[in-house]
Amino acid sequence: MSTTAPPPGAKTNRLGLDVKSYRGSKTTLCAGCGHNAISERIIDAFYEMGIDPVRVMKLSGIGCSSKSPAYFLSPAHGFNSVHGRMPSVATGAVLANSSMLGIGVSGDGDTGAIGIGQFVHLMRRNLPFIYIVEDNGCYGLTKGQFSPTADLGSTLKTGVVNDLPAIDLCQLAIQLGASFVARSFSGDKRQLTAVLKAALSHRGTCMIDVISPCVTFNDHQGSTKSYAYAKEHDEPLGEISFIPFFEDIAIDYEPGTSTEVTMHDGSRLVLKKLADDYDPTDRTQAMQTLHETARRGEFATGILYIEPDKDDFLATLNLVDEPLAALPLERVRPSRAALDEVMESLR
Ligand SMILES: Cc1ncc(C[n+]2csc(CCOP(=O)(O)OP(=O)(O)O)c2C)c(N)n1
Ligand code: SF4
Ligand SMILES: [Mg+2]
Repeated sequence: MSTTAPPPGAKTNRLGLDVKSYRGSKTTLCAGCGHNAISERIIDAFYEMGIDPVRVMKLSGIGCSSKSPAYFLSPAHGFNSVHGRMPSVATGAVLANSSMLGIGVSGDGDTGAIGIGQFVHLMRRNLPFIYIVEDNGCYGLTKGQFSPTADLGSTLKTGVVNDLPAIDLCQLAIQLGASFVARSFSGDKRQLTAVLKAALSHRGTCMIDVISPCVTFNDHQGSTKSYAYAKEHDEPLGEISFIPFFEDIAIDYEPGTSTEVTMHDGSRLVLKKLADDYDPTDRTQAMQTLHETARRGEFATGILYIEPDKDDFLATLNLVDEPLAALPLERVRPSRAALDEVMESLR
């Protein structure tokens, strides 16, 4: 787990690392799978933000999507958990070592079906963690059955019609208290990179649902998670400009046409409104927008909701700043006197 020195003359980031330090193993996913494009965007965002890959923990569950941490950030620490159980592993890992940056990749089945109980508790805790759902509306790894994010009335390749309503993971995350909720499309390079960079600057749970077509099992007519459907029904809420704290760039915009949000690390997020006045800090408006776009058969993309100053789980638990894993025994074990006092109080 180390980075290698870039060759002379190579383009490097603010840490002096070239993009190779952010790549992973060669993908074994199908050519054209949306998940591969998301891995590329993760590589771009971490490289451009100058995050030290050795200080990153990448986690996942089970599925084609959950294989993808192998395809980015080779020098990072990785843990592939049991199906749907990544949130509890992530919670333990982040609490044990809060000096690391945690990113998890899950699937719509891993999150919305077997892992839904774990997902809801992760969202309500506001753990500092980036949680990506690579959403293809099916169980790709087990040959394309409907997942809980498949839309009512959408069809499988075989013609079977889905007769259950979809779970909207973004609505759920906002309702439960996640402080950064976004939706994007694997084919939208610019938007997805900006969303990921903003997530890297946020302190709290970032839930990013990325529509990521499965070319093998769910890219046909009748699917609402195909490339064609996503391109036609993507409703961007606005143009995202992300200015990292280490770049001093001024951008001009007409007053009243944009919302500027200052992130935890001092980076700035400028959201230029396209349609009506969308305020990403307004939870009620976010829920209403998701509800209305879904009713029209469309999906709103961009940063749907952000609460930059909300206490994260570490603050809620009143943890010390040092990583718990590095504390000496005498600081984590109660003294004999303290234990005697507890025993005395129970008599
Ligand atoms: C406990 C358990 N139950 C079921 C499975 C079978 N299984 C493996 S992956 C998967 C679903 C994957 O779907 P998703 O999370 O959407 O990922 P995708 O492959 O679509 O990226 C299932 C049901 C399993 N591995 N473990
Ligand atoms: S089966 Fe679908 S989800 Fe899995 S790698 Fe292939 S295209 Fe991607
Ligand atoms: Mg899936």
